[in-house]
Order: sequence, then C-alpha cells, then structure tokens
Amino acid sequence: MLQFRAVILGIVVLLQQQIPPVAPLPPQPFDEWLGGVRAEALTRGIREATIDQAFAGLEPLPIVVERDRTQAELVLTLDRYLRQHLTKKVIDTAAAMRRTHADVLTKVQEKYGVPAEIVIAIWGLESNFGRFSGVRPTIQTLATLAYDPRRSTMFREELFDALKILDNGDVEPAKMRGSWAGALGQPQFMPSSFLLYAQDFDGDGKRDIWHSAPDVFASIANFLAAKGWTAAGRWGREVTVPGSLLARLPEVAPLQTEGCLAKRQMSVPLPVETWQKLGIRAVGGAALPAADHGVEAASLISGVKRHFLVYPNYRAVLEYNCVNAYGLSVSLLADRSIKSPPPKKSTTHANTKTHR
Ligand SMILES: [Ca+2]
Repeated sequence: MLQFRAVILGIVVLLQQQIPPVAPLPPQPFDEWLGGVRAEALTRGIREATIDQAFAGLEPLPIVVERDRTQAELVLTLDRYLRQHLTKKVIDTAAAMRRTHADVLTKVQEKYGVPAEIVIAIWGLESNFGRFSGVRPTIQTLATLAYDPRRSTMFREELFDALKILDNGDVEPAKMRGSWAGALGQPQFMPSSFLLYAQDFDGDGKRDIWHSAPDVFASIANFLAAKGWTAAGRWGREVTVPGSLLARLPEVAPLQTEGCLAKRQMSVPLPVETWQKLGIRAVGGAALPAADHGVEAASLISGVKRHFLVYPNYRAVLEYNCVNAYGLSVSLLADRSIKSPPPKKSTTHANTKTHR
C-alpha cells in the first residue's frame, strides 16, 4: 500500500533520457511552411514590418525538437521531492529577495491580493529568482516547434501570440528569449498567458517580464488573482492524519476523479470542520486554527509521511503548473521564507532550476 501510495502521489519531473527514434521530417520545406504562417499572421492583423523583422533569416533550431522529443518521466515521491528542492539556500534566498523588494511587493499585494511570499516563491521556482529565464530566441523556438508535426497546432497559436507581443512593442525581437519550450521571461509565461496576464507595473508603457521586477511580480500576482486566489485566506497547511483515518480514507474522502494530475491526487473537498472531527490536526498536534474554520473546500493530499490540507487558493497555484510537488514547493517555500531570519552577512545563491 505504501509503495502504491508513493507511486500515485509521486510527481513528474522532466529528465533527459535516451533519445527515441526520430520521426520522419515534415514533407513541406520550412521556408514554404513559414510563408503560410506569414500569410495567416497578416490576416490576424499583425503588421508586416513586425513579421519581417521577426522572421528575418529564420531557420529551425534542431536542438529544440531534439529536446522536446527526449522528455522522459521520472516518478519521485512527494516527500523526497520536497526534501531535495526546499533547501536552506532556497529558503534564505526567498527571504532575502522578499526583503530586497519589500516596497514593490507591498504595492503588488495591495492591488492583486496575493501575498509577497507567494509571488517570490513562484518567481524562485520559475526562474531561480530571475537569474535564469532562458536564453532561447522565442520566435525561432516556437517556429521550430510549430513546424514539427507533433504539437504543431498549439505551438502555431503560441507563435502568433508571440508575434502579437512584438507587434505591441512590449519587447524587441532580439530580447524576446525564454525556455526551449517557448516560456517567456522571469515568470515563464507562454505567449498566450503573457497576452492575458502580463502587467506593466512600473508604468513605462511596456510589459517587461524580462527585466522589470515590478512587472514580473505584478504579472505573477495578476495570474494568480485571475485564477481565483483570494486575499482572505491562505493556501492550506501541513497536517497530521491519524493512522486509523489513513486506512479509511478511500471511503471517507476518496481521491478526486476529474481534473489535472495534481487534482486527481487529492481527496474530494470537505469543510475544515469535518476534517477536524475526523482527527486531522495541525503539525504539533494542535487543533486546526480558527482562521481556517469556514473553509468549505479543503482537500487532503496524503503523502507517505507528510500530509497537507489544501484550500481554494492552492488550486490557483496549480493553474501555474498542475503538479502537487510544484504547488507544495511554492506554498512551503512561501511559509518558510517568512520565518527565515535575516542573514548575518551576504545572501547565498540558490540552486539553478528550470521547469519548462
Ligand atoms: Ca513596465
């Protein structure tokens, strides 16, 4: 049973593995294909000058397709993932960044209702606190992935959205860079998310999620607010579960059967008061805090050793990346960064980590 739980509660991380057989190349030459994209971009209202500049000398980038085709899944237990990723260095860096950017984070929190520590935690996980947001040229990356037949429909739409971002003047083509999969800037937004959620918070007229910390923080907060984060509550908390309840969980609170992977690894939602009656307690054995009472939709994520009661705000974090290891890393990093004392000397650097 424990092993089974470890597998179903495990998380997916991307690792490079052996290269599978390469699919045959698309029959249509790249230049001819790009001509079709150009024509469609014009009909979508993107200016010719923008397209000319973006597509000048454009060629597919073989490493992007190779990388995209060599993803492999590795299942780690939730406990192990959290132990490996929430290091003291990462927690201390999050705390230091929160102090450094306190003024703008306060303004962001006032406008969007998302706490500073949550914004900083997402920033930390997405781009190592802005230190690594990807160096791949986005138009070339997206054009390559759109040309490759595997997921061409999705990436073709993202390519049009990237052209719209250039057309709006938010960033120059040479500076539009990101991950090998097309995620942009420090929040690692796909172009479609950029168009919907990116913010100009420093007021210079551009949504610059590559260089402007105010724009980066406001964009992350705006995304979470749009996905349902409410200022009134917290994400949830780590809890203890009595052994007798663990055995009865499948009947008392079965796993959800719908939604993305992370949601199918958590129980159906119950009121916090119900969990309290079932014997769930805060870590340390105290009753669930009064501030949590009244939460109607609290789901249990039950790991091998650690258990978490998650509230509606947690579901907004999952909209960023629907993996419980990610959502809990963000949530726990946020909590721990508040408790981390100021460093005596200089701050340390966190581990480099990328997602997309
Ligand atoms: Ca700006």
